[in-house]
Amino acid sequence: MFSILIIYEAENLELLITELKTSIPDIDVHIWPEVENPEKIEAIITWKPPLGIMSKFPNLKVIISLGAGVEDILRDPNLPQDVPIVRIVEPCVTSRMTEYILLAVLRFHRQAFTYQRLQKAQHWKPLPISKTSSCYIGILGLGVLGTDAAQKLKTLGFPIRGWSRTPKNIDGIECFYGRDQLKLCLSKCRVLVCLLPLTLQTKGILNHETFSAMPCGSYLINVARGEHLVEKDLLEALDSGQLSGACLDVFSKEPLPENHPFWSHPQITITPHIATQTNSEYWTQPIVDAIHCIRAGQTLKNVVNYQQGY
Ligand code: NDP
Ligand code: OXD
Repeated sequence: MFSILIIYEAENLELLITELKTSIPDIDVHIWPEVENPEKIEAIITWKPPLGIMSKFPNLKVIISLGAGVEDILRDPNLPQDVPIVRIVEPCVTSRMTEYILLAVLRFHRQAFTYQRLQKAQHWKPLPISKTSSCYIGILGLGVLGTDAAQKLKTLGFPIRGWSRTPKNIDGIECFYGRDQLKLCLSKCRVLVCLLPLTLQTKGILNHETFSAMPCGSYLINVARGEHLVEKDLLEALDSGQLSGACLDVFSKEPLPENHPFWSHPQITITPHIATQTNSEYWTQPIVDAIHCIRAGQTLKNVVNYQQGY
């Protein structure tokens, strides 16, 4: 028997449990908080676990994150540092994120917001279409999601600038890395997409300085984490015209509190953390693969680096 514990508040875990039991017949599934023998648990599958619980499982061999971002797991001060954390990386999850980014970029590029206003005023007014080849798009984070978005945007003809922690060489993408090259990367970007993990280094990176390094009237798309954004700086940048708008899928506090100024801001588009969705349809295979690897003593894929925080 291989005992796993799912720590996830979702209404419907039935499908996932059935699929796991079909793929791994000798699996024993527990749902938090019902665990009689914590010493039996060998794998934890989770998303936003309660703080401090990870040290309760002395025979834990792997933690599988149901999300791509793992900051809520790494936040646990009692995390056993020798237990690998595997995050779900799945092609459909990646494609959905890219779809969201394409939609947001194209709405800005083809002036959808202006045409909405013109329609409301029943005003027939064709506007010039700006050149796709002049609309530089900056992507902060050239990982699984950032690279896919960069490549798809490139095929539409947008010039792409990407920024990462370590140097990269990606065909057709201008790659920048490290703090020293951030401003240079931003200097031409009419659209900025944030796809960074939330770490001590990236928290608050969408701030006044970043917005000021972009051309006046640029557009922000934040699909990473709410804490990347300094909210006050965004509101100021919109007021001053430095940014012409923002599309936000993630927020420091979710759900976004009632009466938050973002709700009614005419230049802000809000979605409720749905840029992509990981659900049981996509979870089973990566979870099964990770469990097989751990049981067979094989090298795990998509392992989080504790030191880097992602
Ligand atoms: P990856 O780990 O694959 O990629 C992270 C990228 O960020 C890498 O290119 C990395 O650089 C770069 N990076 C990390 N730290 C720094 C830094 N200090 N300076 C510059 N670049 C840095 O992550 P994913 O692409 O899978 O996911 C990115 C994030 O998207 C997740 O962490 C999560 O927060 C968010 N997300 C949001 C979802 C939503 O629905 N809104 C859904 C899924 C994810 P390097 O390549 O050099 O290591
Ligand atoms: C994730 C998310 O990190 O959905 O996977 O935000």
